[in-house]
Amino acid sequence: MSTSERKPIEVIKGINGLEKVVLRGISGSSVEVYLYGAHVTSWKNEDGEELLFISSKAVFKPPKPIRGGIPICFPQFSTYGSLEPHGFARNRFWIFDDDPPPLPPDAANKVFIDLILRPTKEDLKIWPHSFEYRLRITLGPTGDLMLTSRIRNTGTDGKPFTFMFAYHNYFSVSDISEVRVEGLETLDYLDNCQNMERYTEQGDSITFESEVDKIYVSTPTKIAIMDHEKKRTFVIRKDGLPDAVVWNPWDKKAKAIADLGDDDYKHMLCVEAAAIEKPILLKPGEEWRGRQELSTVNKEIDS
Ligand code: TA6
Repeated sequence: MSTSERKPIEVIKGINGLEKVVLRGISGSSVEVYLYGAHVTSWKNEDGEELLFISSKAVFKPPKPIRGGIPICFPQFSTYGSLEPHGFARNRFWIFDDDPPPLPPDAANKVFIDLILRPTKEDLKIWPHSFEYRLRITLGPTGDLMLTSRIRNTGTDGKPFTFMFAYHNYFSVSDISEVRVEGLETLDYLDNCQNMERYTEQGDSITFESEVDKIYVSTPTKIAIMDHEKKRTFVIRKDGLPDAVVWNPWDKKAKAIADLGDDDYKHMLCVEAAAIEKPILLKPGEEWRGRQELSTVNKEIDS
């Protein structure tokens, strides 16, 4: 094994010369994060299998966000506000945090990086709230991927602010028509395909045969996504993120998305840990923490 393959953390040039960080776990798993958007674009298991979806037409060229992986949606979700869709955090360059949060007690066998985003003068013109957004990306000893966001109101104007948030996870699936989501049944959701009307999920698990764009509200901490063909289950465990978005554009919408391959919808599913229905309120000096842990189980489980 070459020396570079042994480094747990390596900063290299990625697509179009954009800097990316490669994290290598002790189990042989790996994660890649572009500093542009603090965007996780790859999460591979110990067999080198890619678990996240990246569009075949993804454009790695600012200011266009990267289509796929785990876009960070902050301080706005979708078009629910005056900012660009999903806010600006995903198309800003982040830097390494030189004053990171304290390490967890079991840090020894984990590989992690700490990134930080602060608003520029330009950002403050479009969103007049001072903040520090610290993101810790951790690769655990068994290949689980954890993202912990800490967002603090650093304003000196004594004013609170609110924001929406989502980890916009794009999971790689064998065949969307053979995928099932468990953990959201019987819950209420806002249907973005029906003018955000509120409905109650009737199904005993969620399957896919057409476009789905639903914001489930007040969801459990654990959601399971089963890929029947691969006999693989993705498990999302979340904290501080009460909502969950489920999105697949299906064929017609996929064709209308320039940076998404026409058939890509068959091999992707977005299940996003989010805070949307009730935006997060931060008083001056207050800090919010929102965490998700992604793991896989090599069988289909009941959540
Ligand atoms: O998460 C679902 C969603 O809000 C969809 O409505 C769709 O717009 C998707 O996000 C992709 O958004 P993007 O801005 O990345 O094209």
